[in-house]
Amino acid sequence: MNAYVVGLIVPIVILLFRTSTNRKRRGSPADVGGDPGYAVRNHRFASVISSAWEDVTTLAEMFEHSCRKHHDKLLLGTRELISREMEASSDGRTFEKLHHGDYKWVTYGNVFESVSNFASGLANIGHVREERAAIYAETREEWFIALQACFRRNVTVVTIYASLGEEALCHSLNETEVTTVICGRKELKSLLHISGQLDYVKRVICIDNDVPSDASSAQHGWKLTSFSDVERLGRENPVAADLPLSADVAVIMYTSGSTGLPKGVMMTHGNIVATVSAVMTIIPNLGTNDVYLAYLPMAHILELVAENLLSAVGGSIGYGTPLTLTDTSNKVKKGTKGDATALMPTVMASVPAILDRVRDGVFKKVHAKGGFSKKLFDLAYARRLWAINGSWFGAWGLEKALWNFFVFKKVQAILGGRIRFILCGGAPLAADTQRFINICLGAPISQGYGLTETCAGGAFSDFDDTSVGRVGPPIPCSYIKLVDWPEGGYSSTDLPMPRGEIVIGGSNITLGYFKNDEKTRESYKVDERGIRWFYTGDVGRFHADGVLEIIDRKKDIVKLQHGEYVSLGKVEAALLGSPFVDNIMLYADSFQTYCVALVAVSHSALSEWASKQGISYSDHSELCQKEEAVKEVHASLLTEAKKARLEKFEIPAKVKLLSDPWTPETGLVTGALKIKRDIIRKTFQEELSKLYAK
Ligand SMILES: *[C@@H]1O[C@H](CO)[C@@H](O)[C@H](O)[C@H]1NC(C)=O
Ligand SMILES: *[C@@H]1O[C@H](CO)[C@@H](O)[C@H](O)[C@H]1NC(C)=O
Ligand SMILES: *[C@@H]1O[C@H](CO)[C@@H](O)[C@H](O)[C@H]1NC(C)=O
Ligand SMILES: CC(=O)N[C@H]1CO[C@H](CO)[C@@H](O)[C@@H]1O
Repeated sequence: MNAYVVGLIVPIVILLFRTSTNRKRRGSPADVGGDPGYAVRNHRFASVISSAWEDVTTLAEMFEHSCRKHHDKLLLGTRELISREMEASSDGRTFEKLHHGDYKWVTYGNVFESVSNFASGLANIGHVREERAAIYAETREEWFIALQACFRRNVTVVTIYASLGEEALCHSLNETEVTTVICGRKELKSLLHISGQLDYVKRVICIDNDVPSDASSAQHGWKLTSFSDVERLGRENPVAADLPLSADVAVIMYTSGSTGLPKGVMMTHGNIVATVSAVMTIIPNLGTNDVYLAYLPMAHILELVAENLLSAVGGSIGYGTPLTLTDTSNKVKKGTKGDATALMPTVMASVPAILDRVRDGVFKKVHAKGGFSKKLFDLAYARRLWAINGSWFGAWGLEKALWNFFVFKKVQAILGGRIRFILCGGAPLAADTQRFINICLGAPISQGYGLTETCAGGAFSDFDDTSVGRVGPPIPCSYIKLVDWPEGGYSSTDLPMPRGEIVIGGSNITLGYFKNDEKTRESYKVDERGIRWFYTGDVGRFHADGVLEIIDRKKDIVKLQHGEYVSLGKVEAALLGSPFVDNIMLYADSFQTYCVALVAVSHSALSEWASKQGISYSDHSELCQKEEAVKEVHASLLTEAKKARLEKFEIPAKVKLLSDPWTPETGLVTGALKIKRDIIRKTFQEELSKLYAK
């Protein structure tokens, strides 16, 4: 078929599709009274929900309930470590490679016993329930057991991102006056560094048995006990449970903010139960046959909700890590299985950065093969894209089955071959990655928009909504309201779509920031009807079908000297389209008339360009200094700016190229890869002032 015919048919078909699907209502206007604004709730429920189970209002009840019901089913699985080896790569560096065996499973009944024992053990070693305990470890079986054990004793759990720096760790433990820290061997090492500043910590429970030799020394002021000893103590001296109420604080979650020290968000049992209940309605037929691959940090609200959800419905949870996820992951020994192929999960949670990596990996493989298999892949991909785009052309069920069998099965095998649902959150997912997952994995992907402060509540896209770039209708436990923001030029009366600051309310809104009333008052408000609202600072608009789209960020607006407003996030999103840009931060000094940009360049794109131009350079940072390179990247930014119809004052007048990538380890971006403006600004202060100098 020639391109002309295709070009004719596709638009007609898209037109047909658009008119038919856009009528499907996903969110409905809601009457919330109070503060003016345009409010929406999920269309499937008459009002926001707070629990899916009649007699369950806390996570402790939810877990006990499920353990009774699914007593003999498998709950937690961990892979056996067979060996650890060092492998040398071609450039002489050595890497650790792991050889893991099969999953070893424990049943709901077993886990409940461990949880009860650990809960009793906590009491035995002297932890009283008014004191808080911190879990500071990588995602693993013991994390889950410790969490449920704390809940059974009404002990508030403080969670800390394992990747936070020492200052942030010390601050979180200080602020919450944590007396017991439950950690792994690696995290214990960080604790040892700051032990002198931890006045409150009295007990450390280490999950691994091989602890550093000086960890138990009396000078640290704490008593070290192993996880298994706490369990044993509890088994020998059982203590009755001390269950919490729905309004009791379950978790104080410290997450990396984009500015300053982390803030602890207080979430009640009721908050988390509401989110778990709501997410349950989003995944079709979630139940005892589902297997979940757990590898995201448990200190991330999405993972916490997902694991509690799976354990509430009788599913199984198998643990993995981001570095051993697939057969070709960095730490997997050649010839052995990655976590996904060993577990064959049906449900996964993910963040965009990981899905981007899966997508790039597959495309690279296909391109490397070339020839017929590339042609076949491209054809299959195009046909499925049409089908997903709503065209009858390519939408035949039989054809889908054939493509799946001949082409996509191999891609699906990367994640074990059984994935039927992916939850994605933490940051916006690129449209082409979403399409790729839809097509190659044949699985729906539900994109969530939520914050720690809203207990991950917010919006979640319906599994059958194949549009891209939108985050879905409100999750059934939330109201979403758009509130006017005149300075930004957004109003809920805008046409064709209401626009404004996204404000989330309902049974899922957390209590606020721990020991930080000022910040809590700034961002949380209770209206006259008693509904709590969180002001997100994000700007969105509602489509006619009740689906939300994020379009801007309130905080990132700067007024230039002549009074023009520059929305940094909007401009960055547009400029990210340039192939030379790996990451970018736009900077606007309000005492200047123009903006500038720092660009973390894409090594591959820039060196490819340089070799085409015949430019010689000794290393990448030298290339980034070269005037031709700066000019080329700047020109490419201008092209993107034109495409996005940016105003002249929004386009960076000067750019600085940086050769080192911005990764979470550098501290320049968050774990979800959002840029940390303040830190980047401080780090590159000199470069920025140079850009404004001449
Ligand atoms: C749970 O613990 C909190 C904090 O110590 C306390 O205020 C609350 O009353 C406890 N709940 C129950 C049901 O005892
Ligand atoms: C934590 O508290 C100790 C003692 O109260 C203090 O010396 C230390 O500076 C504090 N650290 C942080 C990061 O707040
Ligand atoms: C699919 O639809 C979207 C919008 O409806 C359009 O932008 C895109 O070009 C379409 N892709 C194909 C291959 O038809
Ligand atoms: C903790 C909290 O904010 N709870 C509220 C959840 O939402 C319901 C109704 O939307 C309120 O009644 C609760 O007070």
